[in-house]
Amino acid sequence: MIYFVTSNRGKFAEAREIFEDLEMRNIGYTEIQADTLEEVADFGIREVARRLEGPVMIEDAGLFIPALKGFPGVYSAYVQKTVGNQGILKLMSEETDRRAFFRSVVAYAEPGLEPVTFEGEVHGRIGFEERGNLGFGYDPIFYLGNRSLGEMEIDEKNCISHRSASMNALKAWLSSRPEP
Ligand code: ITT
Repeated sequence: MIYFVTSNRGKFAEAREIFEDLEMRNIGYTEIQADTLEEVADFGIREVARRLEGPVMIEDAGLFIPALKGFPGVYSAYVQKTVGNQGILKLMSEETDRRAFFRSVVAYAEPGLEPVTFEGEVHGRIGFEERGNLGFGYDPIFYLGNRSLGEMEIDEKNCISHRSASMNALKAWLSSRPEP
């Protein structure tokens, strides 16, 4: 059993489809202001591992838009809470380069183990309108082909997403290491 420390139910629902034995713990941790998701995740997992006994996992994710020099990136949670999807659509309204990608870094620790991290990405485009009410966060404005992630059920999103890539990499690592 792994404790997944997160405040985000959408993330947990997706992770739950990958790891059967997962428990959500909404206990918070320090999200440092840093330039990369790796730094945020590495600092966070060390704090979580000190506070919770047993296997623990956190995940830090963000939306990166090259035309906006990578914004909102490590500020994705704050931007989502403040200006939201409509704010991003407004910033992008005159922009022809619509490329965007999500990045996920998952960090895992257990007693006696130096924390490990795994990453995943999915590349798509920012649409011109919000579509769909599935998923969470930026899903309704992030398009793959002519559909948004907001129009995809979890199992479909999990075939392509940044989060499924990082978490499946962790899962593969966990099952491939020799028994202690
Ligand atoms: P934690 O408690 O796990 O930190 P959080 O929602 O604050 O939950 P992050 O710090 O990783 O998560 O912030 C990333 C933000 O980027 C998040 O709030 C979402 O708005 C957005 N985001 C991340 N993954 C996403 C996804 O798969 N689809 C849509 N938006 C996503």
